[in-house]
Amino acid sequence: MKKIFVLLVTILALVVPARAEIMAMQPNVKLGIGERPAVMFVKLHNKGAATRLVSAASPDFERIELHAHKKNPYGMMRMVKVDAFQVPANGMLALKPGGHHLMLFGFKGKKDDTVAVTLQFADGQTISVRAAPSQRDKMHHHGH
Ligand SMILES: [Cu+2]
Repeated sequence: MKKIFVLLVTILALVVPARAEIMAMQPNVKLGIGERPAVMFVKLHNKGAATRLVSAASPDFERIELHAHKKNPYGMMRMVKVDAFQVPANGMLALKPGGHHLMLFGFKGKKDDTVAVTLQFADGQTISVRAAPSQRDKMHHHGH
């Protein structure tokens, strides 16, 4: 059984040119005001094969959704929940305001503690990201 497994791993290593090598940079978590969800941005640098970010989880939140922005039929940008984010080979996926982002619901940590978020990729890899959350700034809301 073990030999078969080793053989299988060897074959996989030959077939799959490289695995994704992802580094998370500049993580940024903003807590929502009141009951509103938090948002997380991060830059995912990938030095390997393409993969997909398929989910995220944190002991500090009830659940995390992957959100993208799409134009609705009236031409307005709206957030939509998606199943995965593509991470390009030898490239970068930037989660940023107005683009892809993580939406974190049900904060159960402490405001002054760092939060830990685990990112799960399609190839089975996970990365842990820590960030010191900031409060979303009321000044920047402009009433909408
Ligand atoms: Cu969102």
